[in-house]
Amino acid sequence: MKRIVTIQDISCVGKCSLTVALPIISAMGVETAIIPTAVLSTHTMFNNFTCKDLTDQIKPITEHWKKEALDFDAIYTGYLGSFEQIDLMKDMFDEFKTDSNITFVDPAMADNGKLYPAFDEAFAKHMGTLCAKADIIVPNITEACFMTGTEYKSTYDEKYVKDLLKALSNLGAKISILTGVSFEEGYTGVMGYDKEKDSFHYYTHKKHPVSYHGTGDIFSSACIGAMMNGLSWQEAIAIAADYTAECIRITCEDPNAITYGVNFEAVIPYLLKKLKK
Ligand code: PXL
Repeated sequence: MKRIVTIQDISCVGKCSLTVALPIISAMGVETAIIPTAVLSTHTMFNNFTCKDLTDQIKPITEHWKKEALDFDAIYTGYLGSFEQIDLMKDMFDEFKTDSNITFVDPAMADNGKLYPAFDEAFAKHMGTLCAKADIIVPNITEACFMTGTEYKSTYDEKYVKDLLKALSNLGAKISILTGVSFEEGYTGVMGYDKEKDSFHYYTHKKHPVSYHGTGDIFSSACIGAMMNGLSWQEAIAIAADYTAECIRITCEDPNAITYGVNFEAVIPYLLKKLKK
């Protein structure tokens, strides 16, 4: 069985970060080790959330793992809370990266042209230095703009997206994957760029006219889970995008749905059916 480690916060209520990564990746048949970076009562879109920082636990945990000779088929970082946590992730990549495993960075910190409440532009630039050390990065367009110093646009053409992907790959990652790329009303998708092969790949699907919190984390988790099942990144982004879109569809059709996240649990059978095909 493949084993990955994912490093993100626990938002106790919120359906994001570890509370989606752990169930999704485990359901895909992959052992999922974790390092919780903080415990929050909810994600940061709620008011008055509590937060206990766990930065001081990261080094002791990884040092213990080194002594136990543990290794990982992938190291997947998500929402990180500080410059120090970003630097600790760089150290972790140095310690645990091998010729055959994958370092995967979701620089979860912004959307719709704006940084999340906890972050500023300097943080976004620093996140770029972690992306520089990754094999695969999966920012949305907003995050990519902040990391590369590109002007954010809500409408754009193919050249804008390709230039953004090239700017991202200049940070250093081998494969850059941009989420939320839409060239046509009613459709959205994901475009990836392989720097070594100088090749782009675009996957598009129907867009549901709503947006929910945590869907970036759901996409990333399904994507790394699919790659750990032996799929190429091009195949993995298609499965992850379809799964995320289906999570959004069933949530907006559910009159009793909560508003702070999506019904990703109900769609896990759909994800596994796609994975087995
Ligand atoms: O990736 C989304 C996310 C994860 N963790 C926390 C968040 C958010 C989005 O706001 O606040 C704590």
